[in-house]
Amino acid sequence: MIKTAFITGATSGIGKATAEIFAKNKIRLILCGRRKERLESLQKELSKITEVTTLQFDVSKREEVSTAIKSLPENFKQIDILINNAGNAHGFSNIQEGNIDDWDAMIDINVKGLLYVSKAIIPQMIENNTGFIINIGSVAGKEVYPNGNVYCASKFAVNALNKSMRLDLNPYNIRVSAIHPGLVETEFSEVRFKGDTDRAKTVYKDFKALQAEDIADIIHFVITRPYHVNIEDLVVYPTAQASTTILNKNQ
Ligand code: NDP
Ligand code: 8X3
Repeated sequence: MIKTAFITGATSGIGKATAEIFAKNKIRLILCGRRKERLESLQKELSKITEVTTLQFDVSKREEVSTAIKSLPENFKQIDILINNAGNAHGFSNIQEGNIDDWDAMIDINVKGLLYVSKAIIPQMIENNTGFIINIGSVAGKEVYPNGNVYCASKFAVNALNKSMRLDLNPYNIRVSAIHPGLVETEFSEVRFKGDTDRAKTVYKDFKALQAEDIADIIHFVITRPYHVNIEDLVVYPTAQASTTILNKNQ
């Protein structure tokens, strides 16, 4: 049976790579993000191989989330797979120098955004007694690192919410999983360093970072296990990275 997946943060990085591998495997797509042109060009490309619709909204804006999801065309209303992926780090300061707007952005997008989207989609999964939610956490949600503070806190929250969802949704036959990547070479560092591309590039220099496609491939593996199999929690590092603070550069 053809499945429908709802992917937040599909305009870039892990979300975009996930959309691409899902499309190749004939999964119908609801692609979400704020950047309209990117949504349109991805829709144009992937529509050649699967059915695609797009929703432009900011996950941190509660009204926008609910209006967008309610506006889905009838034939896209039954969502089988939710990929809670939208998120970013904003800033890289120690706690005493942190920017409060950055803190708000990370809590609002990474935590509240994930909750708003889930809240809008879970009722129909409960009604259908089926569904799969994949929460994209981070190794930053398992282990803190210097200057990670609020980003780490937001991902610790994703880790806790993933476990909570699995408990609360257990009676409804809904699978819930989290994937926690280490360093993945995407636009993530560009956002964290506020458009400073040179600084962003140094993060992934002198070692082989994970690629967005590596994580997308794992997401696809997780969602294609038989229905009685739920891979609850996966931590994925590049080989060169041993922890959030130990990275073997110049091997
Ligand atoms: P990117 O910056 O490449 O992608 C982030 C995506 O999130 C974009 O599609 C962006 O879309 C979307 N997004 C950000 N803010 C909002 C918002 N307010 N409303 C809606 N969409 C939003 O980064 P990644 O692909 O690396 O990140 C994806 C997820 O993976 C994040 O949750 C991140 O924390 C996590 N992660 C990343 C790691 C890494 O090293 N890269 C490692 C571990 C976890 P748009 O701007 O169009 O709205
Ligand atoms: C992204 C990976 O190590 O920059 O979550 O926090 S890290």
